[in-house]
Amino acid sequence: MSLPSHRAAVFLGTLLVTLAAGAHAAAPKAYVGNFNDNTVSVIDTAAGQVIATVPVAPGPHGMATTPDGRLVYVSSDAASVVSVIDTASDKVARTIEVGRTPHGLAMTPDGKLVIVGVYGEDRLAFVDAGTQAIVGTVGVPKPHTVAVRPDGKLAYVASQEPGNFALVVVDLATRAVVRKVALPKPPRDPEFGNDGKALYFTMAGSNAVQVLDPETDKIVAEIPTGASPHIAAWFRGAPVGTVVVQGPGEILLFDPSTNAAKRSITVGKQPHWISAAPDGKTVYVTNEGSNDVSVVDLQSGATKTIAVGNGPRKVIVQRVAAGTAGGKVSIANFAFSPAELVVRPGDAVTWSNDDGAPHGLAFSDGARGTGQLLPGASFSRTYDHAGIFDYVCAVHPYMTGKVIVRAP
Ligand SMILES: [Cu+2]
Repeated sequence: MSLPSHRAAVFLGTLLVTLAAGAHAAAPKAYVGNFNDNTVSVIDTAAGQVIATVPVAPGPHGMATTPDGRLVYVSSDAASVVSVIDTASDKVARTIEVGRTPHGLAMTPDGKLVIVGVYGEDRLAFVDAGTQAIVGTVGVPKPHTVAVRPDGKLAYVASQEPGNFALVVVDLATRAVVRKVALPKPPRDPEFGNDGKALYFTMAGSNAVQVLDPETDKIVAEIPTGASPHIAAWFRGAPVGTVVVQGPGEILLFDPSTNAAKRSITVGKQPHWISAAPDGKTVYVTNEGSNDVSVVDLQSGATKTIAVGNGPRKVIVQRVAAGTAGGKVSIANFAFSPAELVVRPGDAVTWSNDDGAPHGLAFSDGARGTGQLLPGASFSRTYDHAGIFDYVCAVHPYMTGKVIVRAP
């Protein structure tokens, strides 16, 4: 006779445990904009399933996230706003009026500015990620998508004005156009490789990825693909570069050092976009034609499929696991893993050299690092204050990492 209340207690206990687990979810979440039903699907990357569906303004298009993973920005193609999702609650915290038909979004590496391609008004808008206010604009004809150089100094904008197709280069300090790279066809999407040494971009009607040297703004290579390549990216930590190829429904893997194609992996129908997990080894590909997301292991080529909403276009994965406690970074294969880490003020971060070669640590804020960290050795630093702290390997400066310190 006490069974019902006993059951209720068990149920309540389960519910509390579930809620507690949700509040401290360690895995990063992937956010998928569903163009046809005006929602964003939220995927728990550890569980591999959708855990929330967030209504947003019509025509979710461009997406960006702050480096700490706290906010996700979604532009609405069929409206004039950017929605700001608070990833702690997975609700829209506010909308920002930016002008008609906003397309691509990009975040500066310091997490301070969101750059919005306001296609319908021929300008970029700069949104302060602290106040969520527009703090500047610059005229760019028909801005579609935006790539920010990893040093945060320049943005390359795909400008789709008929007869005047170009990559428009904007200085982010002065917020002025500094030059244009004229193109024969409409640019689709530009993306910098994670080391900033190449800009990969695609053009409508060209079955190849263009590789541009940003030092000279010259195209130095082409990577032939199947029909309709859309986005090419080389994510931090990724063993290969990746191209989403819409026609055959595949991703093409390439070697970023030679620009040679390696292999193709079949995904869903009409794939659209790609984003990587924080370690760069797993990628999430939206399939606009099959209403799902392919999760691809870049080493093995193994794929999994997660059903999402109608017409998934953009996807962005949090670059860090929100609420990860403590800080351990492994140095292996000439890379920091994770390359981005969130800790709380007062936490220590420990780097362990798990590699066969000596490395070191140089902090860009001038804190004492170590010139040489031999294999098997470790080094710790305590972070007292909130902020974003960049560092590099003292021996191999192309090895980069970031510690984000923020209060819970
Ligand atoms: Cu090193």
